[in-house]
Amino acid sequence: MVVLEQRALEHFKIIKACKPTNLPCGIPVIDLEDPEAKNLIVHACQEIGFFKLVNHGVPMEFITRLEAEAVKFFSLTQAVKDTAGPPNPFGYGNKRIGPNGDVGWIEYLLLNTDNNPVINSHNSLVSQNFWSAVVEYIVAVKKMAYQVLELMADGLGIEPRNVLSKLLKDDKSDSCFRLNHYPPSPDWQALSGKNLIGFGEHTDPQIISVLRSNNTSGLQIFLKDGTWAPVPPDQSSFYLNVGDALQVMTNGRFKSVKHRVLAPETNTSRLSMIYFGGPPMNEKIVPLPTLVEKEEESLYKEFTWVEYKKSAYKSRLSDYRLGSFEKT
Ligand code: GA4
Repeated sequence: MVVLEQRALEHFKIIKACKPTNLPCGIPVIDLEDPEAKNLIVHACQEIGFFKLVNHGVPMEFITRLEAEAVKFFSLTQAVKDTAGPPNPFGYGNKRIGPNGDVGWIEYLLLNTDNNPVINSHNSLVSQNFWSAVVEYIVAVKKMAYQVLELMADGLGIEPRNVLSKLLKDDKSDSCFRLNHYPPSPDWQALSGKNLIGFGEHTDPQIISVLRSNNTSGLQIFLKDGTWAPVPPDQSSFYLNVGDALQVMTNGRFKSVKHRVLAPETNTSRLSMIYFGGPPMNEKIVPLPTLVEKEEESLYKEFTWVEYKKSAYKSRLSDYRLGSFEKT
């Protein structure tokens, strides 16, 4: 029985459970209303590339409404959900992540962040309530992300303070939204001492990612010392991480943090919702002028977001994508 189940899982990545390490001072917690927020954000982005945001101003009812709608969607039959696929560019995906053979113990919906989100041609699959919950949530989260990016600019001493936020506010901003459902691991006995990977290790290509999850653990971030730190779930807060584009725009000062998600234990499922704030396609991704004295000091070759995105979609999830854009 156990052998059979293990065979069924052989396409999935299973890792030996490792002893969790914890950050000496824990994950930085930043209160958006704190007058010191701008400095604390800069510090967290430099040290880890990751922080928790509280007092964020996103109404709890927007969050719970979207969570309930997402639960309803993922409870539809497999055959019905499949008609909302494939996930590229937007739609339902199951187990497969990206176009190059990555898989995970996950099903998801990838959506655009316009006021008219789409699931391929199957918008009618989900109710009007689903769409309005998505839109009200995204509008509020975007607003909070702009605020964070403006505080970031203040903390970095960059003017105007909208240098970063304007890229997400732009009508042509290439942002996206993801609803992830990690079903319970199949049989905990069969995996004893092991963990099934829900979403393999990777960095996010965009500027900033804003994540909210239900009360289930699984997310881990990779620390400088080479260990993985679990991120305790907190359903009323957001976790924000620096993406590759922001690492480049700060000339490596901010770190695009590697992260992954382990599949939940039996009887629990994890639901996360992530807004990925990206720049317009033709935007040049170069260090902000005030962060480098001369152009030659940039650690990276010059490239546009569309060039980076194309290269990302040719890569495997765990590849170090910025590598080929670094100056040698
Ligand atoms: C990681 C961050 C976002 O989830 C995402 C992912 C995208 C996908 O799932 O299609 C990618 C992945 C992500 C990075 C490398 C490429 C593209 C899968 C993959 C192998 C939507 C994104 O923008 O990049």
